[in-house]
Amino acid sequence: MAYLHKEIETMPREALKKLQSERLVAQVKRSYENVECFRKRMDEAGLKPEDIHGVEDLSRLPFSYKKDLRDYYPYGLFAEPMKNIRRVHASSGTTGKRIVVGYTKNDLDMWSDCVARMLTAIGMDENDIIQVSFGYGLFTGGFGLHGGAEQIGATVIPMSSGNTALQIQTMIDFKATALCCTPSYAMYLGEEIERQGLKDQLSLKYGIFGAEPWTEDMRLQIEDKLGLKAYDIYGLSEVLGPGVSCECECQAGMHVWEDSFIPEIIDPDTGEVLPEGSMGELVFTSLTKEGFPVIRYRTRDICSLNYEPCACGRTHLRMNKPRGRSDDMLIIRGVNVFPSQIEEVLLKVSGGEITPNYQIVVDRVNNTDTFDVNVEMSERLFADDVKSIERIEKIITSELRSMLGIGAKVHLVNPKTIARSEGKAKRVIDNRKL
Ligand code: DLL
Repeated sequence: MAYLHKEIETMPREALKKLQSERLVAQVKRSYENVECFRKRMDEAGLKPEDIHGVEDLSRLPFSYKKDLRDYYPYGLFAEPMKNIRRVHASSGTTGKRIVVGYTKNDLDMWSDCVARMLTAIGMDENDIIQVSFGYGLFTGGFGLHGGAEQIGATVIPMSSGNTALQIQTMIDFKATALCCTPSYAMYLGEEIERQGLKDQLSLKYGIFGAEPWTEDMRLQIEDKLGLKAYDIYGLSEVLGPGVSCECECQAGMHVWEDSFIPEIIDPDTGEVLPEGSMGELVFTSLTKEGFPVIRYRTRDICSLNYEPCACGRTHLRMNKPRGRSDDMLIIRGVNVFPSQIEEVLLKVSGGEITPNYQIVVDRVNNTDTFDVNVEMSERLFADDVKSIERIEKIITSELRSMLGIGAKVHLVNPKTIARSEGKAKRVIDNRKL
């Protein structure tokens, strides 16, 4: 097992709690002094920074929300003057204004450190050649992975996203040992590599994939198509970017770097902290961030936390794969539907007849929700007869019904007709909102 900072990564939980408490007290004080929005919320709750003595008081603190970033756009939540902000990133979100986050020099170092720990945890070092195919720019993916990769001394190929043919040629010619991108793009690259029969020319050993939900079945398919081990990396712009948590070589949940972030799981409706192991909304408090600290930030991501010790020796808890976002959750005819559930069904029924490219289309006709799932068939099924296509449609329809409890109209569409994304996949078209 390799560690970047063994002492911190394997710190006994009691000591970790003590460190978190000290940092939390300081973070609350700084935020109260420097961030108007936080100060107002504390005052409204009748709280002063002196009331917070450690992690045991965390649940007394007010929540913060994505809306705050829009209300205080662009820099109103920064806790440092702009002369100390070295970089900003922004995320578009689906509606309204962009959200803007800022990093001091120390924040950028801490960020690289979080990603570097992850790369080390999966066994990478200065001998690796890392193709970063996350977008570089305002999105945090490209620069986030880049910083961590440089910190471990690896060779970085700063590809950014897009141009699939060039991506494949580069990873072959430059002998990339690692690929970083969204899982949906990795799958697309895998399909193309398979179609062109290039797999044996790859040198890939590691895949670092994240920025959107993906299933265990999808992991297996990507691993098979690209001949690598695929690791999950999680993060969000508001809290840091990639590297808030990630898998170690055990691939059994993502370690949250708890010396920098405290996660909580709450009931999204009542805001109550839920018992250990429960599934609910993930909330983060940053402990060391200077430029843009967050306190009890509501991520909207739905997952659970695992406090069991990990076989890798790290003591930092692990979060399970987020199953989607509470604001991505569709309510169709009164039933909660996550896109990831549909993906699970598709990957389960696929025996090579369908591809994992799908789109969910929801509409409302005569006051009733319509629910259509378009799935791309493989070239093989496309060449087959109509009966086979109908048979597969029936299987998917019945599996979806047993998973979700409601009926969907499944349409197998021709290969390559659903738009591919080089970043995060767009899986849902909800026409009811228009
Ligand atoms: O997606 C940061 C990132 C870049 C993470 C590269 C990993 C790799 P945002 O654009 O702000 O930041 O989107 C954050 O994406 O709240 C989750 O809903 C989702 N997300 C990110 N990573 C994962 C993951 C980046 N591994 C939002 N699994 C988050 C599931 C993920 N969902």
